[in-house]
Amino acid sequence: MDMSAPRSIKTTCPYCGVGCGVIAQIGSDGDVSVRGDATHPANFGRLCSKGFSLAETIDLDDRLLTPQVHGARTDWETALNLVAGRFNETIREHGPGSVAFYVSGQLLTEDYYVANKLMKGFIGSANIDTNSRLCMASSVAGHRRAFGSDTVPGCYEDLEIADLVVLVGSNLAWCHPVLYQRLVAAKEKRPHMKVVLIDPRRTATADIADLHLPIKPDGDVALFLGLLRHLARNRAIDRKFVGRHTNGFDEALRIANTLDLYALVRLTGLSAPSLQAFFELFAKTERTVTVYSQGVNQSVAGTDKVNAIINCHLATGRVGRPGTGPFSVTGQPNAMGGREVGGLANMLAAHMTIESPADRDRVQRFWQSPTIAVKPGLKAVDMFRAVADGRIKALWIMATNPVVSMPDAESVAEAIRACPFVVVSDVTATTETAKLAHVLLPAAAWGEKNGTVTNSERRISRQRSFMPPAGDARPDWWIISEVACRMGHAGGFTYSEPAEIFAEHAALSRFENAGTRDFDIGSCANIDSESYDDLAPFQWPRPADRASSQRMLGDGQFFTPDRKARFVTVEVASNTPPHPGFPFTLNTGRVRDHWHTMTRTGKSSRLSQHYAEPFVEIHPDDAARLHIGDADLVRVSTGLGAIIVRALLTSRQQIGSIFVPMHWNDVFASRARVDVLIEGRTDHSSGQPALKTMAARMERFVAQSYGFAVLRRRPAMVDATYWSLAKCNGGWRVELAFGIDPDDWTQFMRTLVGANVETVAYRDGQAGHQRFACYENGTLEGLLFLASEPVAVSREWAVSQLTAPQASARKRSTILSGRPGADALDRGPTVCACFGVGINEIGEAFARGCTSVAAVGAATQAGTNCGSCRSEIRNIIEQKSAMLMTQAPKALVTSS
Ligand SMILES: Nc1nc2c(c(=O)[nH]1)N[C@H]1C(S)=C(S)[C@@H](COP(=O)(O)OP(=O)(O)OC[C@H]3O[C@@H](n4cnc5c(=O)[nH]c(N)nc54)[C@H](O)[C@@H]3O)O[C@H]1N2
Ligand SMILES: Nc1nc2c(c(=O)[nH]1)N[C@H]1C(S)=C(S)[C@@H](COP(=O)(O)OP(=O)(O)OC[C@H]3O[C@@H](n4cnc5c(=O)[nH]c(N)nc54)[C@H](O)[C@@H]3O)O[C@H]1N2
Ligand code: SF4
Ligand SMILES: [Mo]
Repeated sequence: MDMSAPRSIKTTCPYCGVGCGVIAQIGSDGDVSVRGDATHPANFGRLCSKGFSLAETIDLDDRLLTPQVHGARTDWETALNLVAGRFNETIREHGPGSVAFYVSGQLLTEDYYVANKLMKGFIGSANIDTNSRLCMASSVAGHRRAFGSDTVPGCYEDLEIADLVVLVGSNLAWCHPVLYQRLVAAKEKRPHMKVVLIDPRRTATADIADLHLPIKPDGDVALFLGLLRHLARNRAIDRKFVGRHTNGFDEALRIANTLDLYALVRLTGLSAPSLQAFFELFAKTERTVTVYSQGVNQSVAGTDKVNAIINCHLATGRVGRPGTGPFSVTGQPNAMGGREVGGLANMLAAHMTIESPADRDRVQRFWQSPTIAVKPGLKAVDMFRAVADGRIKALWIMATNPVVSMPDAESVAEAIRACPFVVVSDVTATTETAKLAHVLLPAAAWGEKNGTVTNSERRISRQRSFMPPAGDARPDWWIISEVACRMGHAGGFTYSEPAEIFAEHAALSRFENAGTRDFDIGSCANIDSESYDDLAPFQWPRPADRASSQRMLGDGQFFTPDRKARFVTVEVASNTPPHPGFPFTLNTGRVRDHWHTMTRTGKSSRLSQHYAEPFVEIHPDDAARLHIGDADLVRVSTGLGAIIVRALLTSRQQIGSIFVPMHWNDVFASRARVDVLIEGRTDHSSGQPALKTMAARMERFVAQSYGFAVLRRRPAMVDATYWSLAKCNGGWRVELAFGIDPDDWTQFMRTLVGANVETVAYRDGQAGHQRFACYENGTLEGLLFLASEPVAVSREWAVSQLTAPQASARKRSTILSGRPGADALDRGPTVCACFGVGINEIGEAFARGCTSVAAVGAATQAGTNCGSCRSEIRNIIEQKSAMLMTQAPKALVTSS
């Protein structure tokens, strides 16, 4: 392909598991823009703010461009030989169990397939695990316990045609925004449809909920046991289905019957009437879909939560038929693909199991491999423990940043530091994990690589390249195959393109299958390069002799030996005892515009405005008790460590619980990696860590001075007790706090700006208030505002000064006053990321008579692209209408 001609390429968004189709448009100048693919069945043209901003994240800042050994650049030959040599040596001396791969749901299926094949078939160990262990493992385990296979029965259309959608531990509005938009549109069309949200927090998703159940953390097993009991007592059981197609109902019901209403109220924290309302709605609504995500999976009771939910669907026969079913939505773009290739330590390829000698034999014969792993390998948390205590001596990490995203992250960093040989394949040179590697291998990034991904509804889509790899970067499948060949396994890894790998993966899925295994894409077993290039999105299964299935298991035939589904007897967890000294339950998760450890979304100024700083959500009553005010800094700590983040007071949080986002890393903040606080407690069935219920404490962090700066260039260093950095239009914005003030503020400002520049200072009457502005050749290089309490300057106005026309001498005094002049509009904190519309602009539109979301959209464009901010706009309008200005969803620090 001529990579210099203008063109448009259909590919897939590399973020969440909705798996939206995007069209990348490349201009003759090489400029890339993206839009939604109207023909893709996941999104029909829609994109969320993250997908919409993809073009902003493909620059080369921080890109890893060449292989590195001990920090020095090298060539591929040297790096690959070193990796192969050290892995072989380690295996020779200490056995196959002494090496491990830690991989990711952000690899493409082809990458994942070869990594798994190398470890399980050629090295002969199952020590390959993935960040999906932190994400989907409980769902996988729950599916296998109930269905005998890891099968997601439903599809997105089920959410649109259901009469009741129950969302459990899912913030769909922010985490699966396009699926959420589909649900919103369906509900508008079919107003009788009901939505129930089960989440301790009143999230943005609550906006479409007819009923929000602010459940006690981990109250879910009890809730769904209560539901099962209710269904049985109210003749809502599908006796025919249960009798013909399931086992274990009586025992499951016996456990459920041990909980009376009183116990339910106690265990769930919900009122009897709201429990009753939910139970009745579920009982009477045949077309019910229960969507669940990390509020379910990331728990010590994760697998039991999954099965408690599935039990209720089996009891009512609501599985795999249109508009019904339990629906685990996946997080990462290829979490599903990873499960299909068997990338988890306890799985084999193509949904076969490691415990089954027949499966092992089949896979080994198919691969013609010298060996095959005979027992499950180490799961993520145990894997890093094994690295720490020296059992794992060579580790290869691909496409994940465990030093930020694993629980007990400081111990994970320690383990990596202590490991004799660590290889990291990444696209970013500066991740916390990459910094600890002996060998860094530059991977081709989104837009540069080819392959397939599978979304939450089992739909396989192509990712296509539209630009050449940056620098010396290579696709992950190539890197792994080259290492495999150099380890002496050339026979199994002589691939020349991803199409060959995909064909092999498809052939294995059909090999000796004949309907015995759910995963079968045999129709692709002979796919050639050209058809692979043209491959249109399709759902599995698609065996050689049959069309795709939109839904599975609807015929009551499951993948257990007797083809019957299993009710699972789950354990009734008692309320966790209080932890003396750590009275709060620390919940963690996501914000709308950032992706995981921010290596990509942190590059986008558009995506960095919604939340420009790490924060902790606290209920106002808890805050008042601890004398914490809105915009104060807070030290959140647990037995393992402490972080410093901004207080965000909100009654969306329940009393006793706090919420900190998982995103902020050491590049963007001084001390905000929340996983340093969280213990590696895991679910005993799935090995998935509990990331949402850590016992924590808080106190106000009092600084001598607070600051806010906008800078044209990213500072090389910030010498402050607390800082956080966010990209903004025209430069960077920095929040600051100082335990002890620097001796010389002018000097501090100069190091921040990084140049010896003209500095204008201004001290106003209020104690402790100082302002500095730096100019170079008349251009504003930086502004710094200091105060003895959190600085109250309008962030948006200050940021806008970086792109404002050259400041005249007269304007310089306005700049230093920190207030917009009479002629300037302060847009206020960003609400709509797509069009950069601020809260004040929405307020102004309201004042001009725009009293609906649509009218505000028409006047300002806010909410008219991806729609993820519509609930916030609605809130602003409602609050303005009710004159309840105090509850406006202010950003972290409000305007002066
Ligand atoms: N914007 C954005 N979107 C993303 C991602 C991202 O980084 N950013 N990441 C993707 C990935 S990999 C994933 S896995 C998904 C995750 O998607 P979600 O699971 O929707 O996201 P989370 O914010 O992790 O958690 C969801 C909710 O679980 C609630 N919760 C906590 N404890 C409990 C509990 O005990 N019971 C119940 N019922 N709820 C509880 C939390 O309050 C939270 O609102 O998002 C995907 N999409
Ligand atoms: N406290 C807390 N912790 C959590 C969670 C939580 O809810 N709370 N959620 C957990 C969940 S569900 C997940 S999925 C994890 C996510 O956690 P991580 O997997 O650590 O998150 P990312 O930041 O997406 O890391 C992906 C890395 O891969 C790199 N990369 C991107 N594309 C490619 C590629 O094509 N090839 C290669 N080789 N590298 C690439 C990126 O630069 C980045 O460094 O976090 C988990 N951790
Ligand atoms: S919903 Fe957003 S992040 Fe998820 S795939 Fe679609 S565009 Fe990408
Ligand atoms: Mo995830």
